[in-house]
Amino acid sequence: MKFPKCDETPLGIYPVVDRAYKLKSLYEVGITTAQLRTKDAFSGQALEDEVIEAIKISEAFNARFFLNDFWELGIKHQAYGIHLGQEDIQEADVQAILDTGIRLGISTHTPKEIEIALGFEPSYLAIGPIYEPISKKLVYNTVGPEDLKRWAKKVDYPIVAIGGITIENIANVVETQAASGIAMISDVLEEGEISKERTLNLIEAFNV
Ligand code: 3NM
Repeated sequence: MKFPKCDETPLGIYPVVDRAYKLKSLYEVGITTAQLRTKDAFSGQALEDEVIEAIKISEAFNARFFLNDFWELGIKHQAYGIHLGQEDIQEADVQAILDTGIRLGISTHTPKEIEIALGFEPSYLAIGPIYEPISKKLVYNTVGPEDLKRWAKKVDYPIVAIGGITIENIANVVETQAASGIAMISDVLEEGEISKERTLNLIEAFNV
């Protein structure tokens, strides 16, 4: 397998949002990569409508939009890419995603998981949790910037760092020069809604 690349521009600050409408504010301040991760909040037509809305707005801004989990819908509506976790990757029809010509990102948390993910020759590898995640409990130990750098050096793939990254600690991650993208759920938000100011500060911190 060999998934398409994501183009030469670094993925940059890569927000992961729970609703499609939140993408617009992000793109308006310059975000170029984002993910919709609705988990169990929607199903059936409501879920499909969220996906359609997300893809439409992402295309309008020429943004790289990844859909989490729902690979069939991503294929059907031609998302820029799909993002899958370690368990999902074993259950998904990865060949069908590849055949559609769209991208694939895979979550990894350990060197072993990186090895498994590399077997799929994905578009990028997400590595986390760099710090203690704010919005999700994970069974994995935190990776930290040192190991992020060490692990990333061994792989010739774009890396997305995720987990507990905020304006306070992002410089430590940027300094590693290991990450094409830095993903986060919490730090682009204020009371659950997108904060353009916070997002702009993160973009600025990424670009130093
Ligand atoms: N995946 P926050 S950490 C969705 O390590 C997710 O795979 C992780 O949220 C991983 O920015 C994480 O609020 C949560 O910490 C990221």
